[in-house]
Amino acid sequence: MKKKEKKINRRQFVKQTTKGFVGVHMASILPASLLAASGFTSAEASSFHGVCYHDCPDSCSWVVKVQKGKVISFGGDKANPFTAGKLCGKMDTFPQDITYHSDRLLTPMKRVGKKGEGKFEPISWEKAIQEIGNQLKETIKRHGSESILSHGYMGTQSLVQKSVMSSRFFARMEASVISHTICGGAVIPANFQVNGTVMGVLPEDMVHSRYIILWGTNTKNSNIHQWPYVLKARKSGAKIIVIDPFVSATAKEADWHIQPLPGTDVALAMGMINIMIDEGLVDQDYIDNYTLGYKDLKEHVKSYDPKSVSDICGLQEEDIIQLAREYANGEPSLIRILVGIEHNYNGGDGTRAVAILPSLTGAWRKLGGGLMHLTFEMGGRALNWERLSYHRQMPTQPKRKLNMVQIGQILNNADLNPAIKSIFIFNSNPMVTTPNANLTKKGLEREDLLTVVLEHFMTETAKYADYVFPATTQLEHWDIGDSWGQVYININQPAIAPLGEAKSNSEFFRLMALEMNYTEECFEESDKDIVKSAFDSDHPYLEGIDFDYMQKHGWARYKIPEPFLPHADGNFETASGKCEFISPSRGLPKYKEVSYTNEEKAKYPLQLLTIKNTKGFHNSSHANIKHLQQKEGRLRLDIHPEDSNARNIQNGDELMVFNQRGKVLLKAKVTKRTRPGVICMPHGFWPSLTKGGQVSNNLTDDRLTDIGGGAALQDCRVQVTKT
Ligand SMILES: Nc1nc2c(c(=O)[nH]1)N[C@H]1C(S)=C(S)[C@@H](COP(=O)(O)OP(=O)(O)OC[C@H]3O[C@@H](n4cnc5c(=O)[nH]c(N)nc54)[C@H](O)[C@@H]3O)O[C@H]1N2
Ligand SMILES: Nc1nc2c(c(=O)[nH]1)N[C@H]1C(S)=C(S)[C@@H](COP(=O)(O)OP(=O)(O)OC[C@H]3O[C@@H](n4cnc5c(=O)[nH]c(N)nc54)[C@H](O)[C@@H]3O)O[C@H]1N2
Ligand code: SF4
Ligand SMILES: [Mo]
Repeated sequence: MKKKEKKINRRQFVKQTTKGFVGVHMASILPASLLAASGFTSAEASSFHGVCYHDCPDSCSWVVKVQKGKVISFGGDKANPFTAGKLCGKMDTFPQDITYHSDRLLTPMKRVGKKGEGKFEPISWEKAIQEIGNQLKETIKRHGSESILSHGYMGTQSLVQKSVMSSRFFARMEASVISHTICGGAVIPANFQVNGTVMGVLPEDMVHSRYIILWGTNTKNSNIHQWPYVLKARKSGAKIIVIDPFVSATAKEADWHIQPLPGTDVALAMGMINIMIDEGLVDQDYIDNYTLGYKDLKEHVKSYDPKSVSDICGLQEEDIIQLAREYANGEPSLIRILVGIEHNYNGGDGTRAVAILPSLTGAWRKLGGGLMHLTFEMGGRALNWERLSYHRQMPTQPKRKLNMVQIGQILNNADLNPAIKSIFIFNSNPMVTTPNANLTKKGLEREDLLTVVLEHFMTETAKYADYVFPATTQLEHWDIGDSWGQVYININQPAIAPLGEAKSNSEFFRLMALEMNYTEECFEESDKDIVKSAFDSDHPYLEGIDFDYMQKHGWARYKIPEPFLPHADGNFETASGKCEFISPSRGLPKYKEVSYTNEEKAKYPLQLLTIKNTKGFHNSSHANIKHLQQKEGRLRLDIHPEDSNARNIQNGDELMVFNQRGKVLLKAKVTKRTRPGVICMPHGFWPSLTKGGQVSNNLTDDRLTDIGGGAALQDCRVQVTKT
């Protein structure tokens, strides 16, 4: 009886937290269907601080104005010096495009058709949670808790809705969870192996660089607020080099574009090192004091002579030599990397090889010199993780980690012990964003699999769910926007009440916990309290910055001691304290040819890149938004004239790209932006909105990278024909 009383209270509490935070009234201009959360009265316009939730290095600060419960204006916060009041084209119209979109999911739904058919009928929250709870209890009894898999990823990278409550829930359950490997899976551990950190040169310090290599990153498209710093540096005399197998938007703007074959960065970097050592262009003093493994490296790189590297990378020997000399003589030189290097079999060693370069030349000694990679360690140090990561202190923990890159294999593997019987998918769209999607489809079609999806829209993945729950958007919940590409922290205040019956991810897991009789107090913590506690920190990076400060200002730059020269005197965070050219476990970085059978090579002679070179989509997000679709046009295949001529393909022809895993129908774009033998299709399109119903990841291979179990997405062989 006592428990029941508590249950009712907790349910009421959850309802209260949904409504009680905002104190404004849903405007009458909203469609009636969106007025479910009415009851608020103030007619005054109010202003709220927020931050973009996308998995993006920029983490833009925004300001939302609300009147009568409806957003009346939305835009970047001009006061933030880094994001400077400018959101990208896909987020300028976010409230209309996502929050108020007429296709948005606003009630829980239960499947009535076949899996994947997309036929659902509304169900109440209470009933749906109860039904799922009953099934979970039965599943745990029969197959064990590990048979339940949490597939939560970075659809929102804001810290609370990303994982706080879900992590507690799945730790308490002792379920299986996915490891986050699809992005950064190889580059992060690889850079950690070399430098012991991924935190290098600060984004703003790029203005001090005089030789900038944007190595496998499309800054102008993927990291737009870094681009002004590239231009500022150029104005002060910097030369801008882009290393990319494709003529990206960024490569078009470069002073020099180097276009190697994909997956060969490790050979290129080793070739540069060979030349730099040979010509005495290294900083011997820096090497002697702060690095490990130089003698071995010197021997090792001899096999990466300009001729061999030229053959592997498909580059001119003179270019490799010139690049090595210019880089070594840069005053100072900076290498910017994100994830372009990692999405192939050699991605880990490619990253290690590139990460070695700044220590060979002692570039770290000067402001603007070194490697610029990721900044998430700033928030990792500054914020109070006791509550954010409370799940780590729980007495029970997830029992098993499974690699998200191979979700198709996992769902189809009856021999897994135990096999997966239920999957919770939130903040992710694996049917579009993870490789070998036809295998994933087969897994999600299993009748004995209970699939629960939390989403904004009926995505390709949601269509396979047994239950779909309407998730709140960033305008409707509390959160914290930490960044992996710059050094500002943001608060996200809920600006409007959740539309319809939407609830935040946290709220869903609170209700689910209640249903499972998980009575621990941690399931009662409100999102606001979690946000509050995160800023309760005495770390010097947050000096003078607390919850009240954040509520007032919205964002803050970490108080980092400057000039920030993390490795001017070594201080690497590796076990040896040195920059580790050689890894105790992996030895020196090596180029390895990707293995394909002769049959594969003959049948599928072209290498397919599926990169994020769309303007309007963010991974698969926004690909259902009409005006952004129009901007993007139809799915296209960039193909070099040599390859199109060999197949009698003309610009605009209807094509089929295919391999043993899938086939995609699209339109030919004959262009010299690719190299002969390499074709390119943009990633992010929704299968159901595309002719033929298959897209990039229906073709890609779920093979893993050499380090970290990342996704070798770009190691994908295909053939092309006209249809
Ligand atoms: N507009 C837009 N912006 C985004 C995103 C988006 O979907 N759309 N996604 C966000 C996310 S999740 C991320 S992780 C970041 C990623 O940002 P970036 O790291 O810039 O990522 P990508 O666009 O995947 O790849 C960058 C470039 O790497 C090149 N490349 C591919 N293979 C190789 C290789 O083997 N070697 C080299 N040197 N280059 C290679 C590609 O041709 C591409 O131009 O962008 C974020 N920003
Ligand atoms: N072929 C190919 N594949 C790739 C890549 C590539 O370059 N090429 N890039 C890879 C990279 S770098 C990445 S990061 C991944 C990204 O893969 P995903 O994280 O799967 O990316 P999205 O497609 O944006 O899907 C995120 C989903 O989360 C939902 N979402 C957003 N906010 C919330 C919320 O608050 N609650 C809930 N419940 N849902 C929310 C969105 O509606 C969206 O459908 O894709 C990878 N896949
Ligand atoms: S997607 Fe990136 S650039 Fe666009 S608004 Fe969000 S954080 Fe800014
Ligand atoms: Mo990513």
